[in-house]
Amino acid sequence: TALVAITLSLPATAAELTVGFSQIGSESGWRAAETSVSKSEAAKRKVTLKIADAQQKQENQIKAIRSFIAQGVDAIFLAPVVSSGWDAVLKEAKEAKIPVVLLDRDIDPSGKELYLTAVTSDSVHEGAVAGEWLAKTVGGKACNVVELQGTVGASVATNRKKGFDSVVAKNANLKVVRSQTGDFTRAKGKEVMESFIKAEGGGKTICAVYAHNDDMMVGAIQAMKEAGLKPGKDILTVSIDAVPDIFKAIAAGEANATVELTPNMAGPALDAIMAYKAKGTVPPKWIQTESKLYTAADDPQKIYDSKKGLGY
Ligand code: GYE
Repeated sequence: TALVAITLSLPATAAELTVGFSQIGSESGWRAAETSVSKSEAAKRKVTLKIADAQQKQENQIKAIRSFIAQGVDAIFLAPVVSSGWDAVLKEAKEAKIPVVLLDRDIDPSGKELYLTAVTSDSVHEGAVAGEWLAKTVGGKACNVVELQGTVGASVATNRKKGFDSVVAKNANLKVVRSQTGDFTRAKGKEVMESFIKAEGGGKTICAVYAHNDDMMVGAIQAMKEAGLKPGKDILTVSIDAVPDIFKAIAAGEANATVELTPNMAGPALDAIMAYKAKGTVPPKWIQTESKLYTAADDPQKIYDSKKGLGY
């Protein structure tokens, strides 16, 4: 009928948008929250979100993207596990005229033309915020730091190291004595911290731990306690994400500081895609999220209570 014909000729409404999200995996509490918040943000906007879990493997992400292209999705969200190796598959998406939005991690500059926008924090700044807190807290005292890095090759690991190192370079009393990847997981964070403690006189020569995420710090806290050390007192801690469990540790005096990262990357990404699809509005190349420092002075128990149940 005529009515059907009219309906079919209307431009796609939000209700008809389908977005494929190539998610990294579930390595951290923050990641789990991002996945769950993405689902609710899509539901709020009546967007169909298809999430593919890559179990930390770039090859799985590439496969998922190709499958999303074959399905003819309206947009692709990508949380790139590492920063390199995306050019070929993102060119395929571009040729298929499917806009790509990066979530929470970046890709190499060579891929800049291959995505519409990136919703991320300034991860160099996050590392600097962590470093500045430590510099301020120890005053001018000599402080040997051990560092738990994120996933090797991930933009956020490279950048969080870079930002922290920039502060170390300006403070002669700070020294990073050991630095190794803990792959953003609790189990690896604990394991690597155990080896740091052994190598550093049972932990006696460690003044502070800097972890690229809270989950690794939660593992490191466990390692310190098992070694008879008092995290948060004998050894200072600073990490990134602001997951509920780190607030629990801060409230218990076993951790000192965290830099907050919102798990809601999908909300702004969906708004950008919907405006782009409906009106052709081109978003800024970078939609930056906030990075705020929290310590024991911020009522950690209250923050823990308010964050619990928000997808973590
Ligand atoms: O900080 C960490 C996660 O890419 C920003 O990945 C994200 C990081 C986050 O595993 O916990």
